[in-house]
Amino acid sequence: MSGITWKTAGESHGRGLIGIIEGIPSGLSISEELLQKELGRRQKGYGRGKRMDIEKDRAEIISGIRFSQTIGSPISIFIENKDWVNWSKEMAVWGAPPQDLEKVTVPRPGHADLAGSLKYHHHDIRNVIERASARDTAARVALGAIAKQLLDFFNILIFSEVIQIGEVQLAEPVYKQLQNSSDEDIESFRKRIEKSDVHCNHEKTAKAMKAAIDEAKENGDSVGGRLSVMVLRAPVGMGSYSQWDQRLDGLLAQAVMSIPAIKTVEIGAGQELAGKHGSEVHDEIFWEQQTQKYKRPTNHAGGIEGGVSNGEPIIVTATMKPIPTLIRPLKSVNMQEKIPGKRHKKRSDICAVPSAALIAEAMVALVLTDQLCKKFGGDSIGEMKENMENVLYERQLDLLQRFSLGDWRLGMGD
Ligand code: EPS
Repeated sequence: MSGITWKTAGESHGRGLIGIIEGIPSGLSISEELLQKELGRRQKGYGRGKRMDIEKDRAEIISGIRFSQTIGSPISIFIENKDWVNWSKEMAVWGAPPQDLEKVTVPRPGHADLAGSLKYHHHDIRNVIERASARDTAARVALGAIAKQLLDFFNILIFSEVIQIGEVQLAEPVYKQLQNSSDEDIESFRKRIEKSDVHCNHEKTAKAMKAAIDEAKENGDSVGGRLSVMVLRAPVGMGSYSQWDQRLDGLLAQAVMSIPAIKTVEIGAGQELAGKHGSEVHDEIFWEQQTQKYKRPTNHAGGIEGGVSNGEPIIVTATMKPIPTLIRPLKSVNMQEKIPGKRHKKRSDICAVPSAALIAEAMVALVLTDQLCKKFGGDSIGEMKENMENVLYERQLDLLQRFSLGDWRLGMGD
């Protein structure tokens, strides 16, 4: 089975962004409302700069969906950059550069500016800035919104939480509580997270996180943090130990690490495991007679063992560095004259960790959709469902029960 592929294109201050996703089976109902809602979620978040007042992202479907259903063709999406009207001269596609064009010649430390200019031999750093910009993540979120709707069809839920901003750490992140949480608990966690403008379930911590962002803003500085993505009811068997590039943890790490400013990606307990003994961290396996399912009271592995999903919640955490565009800029060099220079910016995001959490949801959704299509793939959604049911039957699952309760969390009996 072939899985899905996806690509994005577009410059930050160009005409707009484009996303293409290929391999989504036909017959999947797509809600326009959910698609637009995902874009709105990414734009919210305490700490974003003035650009977000200009943009009101809307995804326009150009192909692949007819009468609200996928038709099996590539789905292409266009998102207009509202700011483009203010940049149409600097970002013109045709003609010669205008006489009064102000080239960007001082690279920002921490951005792609220096390495990108040297690599592509650009004399105007704008050529780098425009594509390296995190503006691209709007297209990723739009593609992720299609993937999420496929996952939702199979009852797989993805959500996220910000677990640290600056020095403010959440004492009890939701991802550490999943093993002992009921569906109702999870619903109330999600509601609180969605309501919070820093995307954190604990009100007092959220307030302290906002204070950390305010403080950075006052100092003309920026602040980073950590986020978690949680996946519930993901079936067993996604990814494989059989080859290095098929391991699910590796695929998720690459996808989440590709989000601008992400510097670490961890699965499950991650770096906390370093100081512990094996006997403390590996999740013991029990067989529950009553439900005829495997049971794992702990989930330090974050739902992946040997590169394969094991039926427990999949947990990915990531660190985002502080944004490198600073109102009070750092020392740098003018690349033309090779003399000291600073890059002054009038507007910048102070913190984008809440947005990064939603972008990470999208990237995780795309990887899991690819894996799901590889394992159970079909040309139509009906065929895919049948394939999944056949695989599950082979493993003597009580299918009806699994589908109606949507509870695959405790693993599959085979
Ligand atoms: C970004 C810089 C800012 C952000 C932008 C990413 O834009 P500008 O330089 O126009 O002020 O707002 O993010 C978005 C536009 C977005 O939609 O997230 C950067 O340098 O990466």
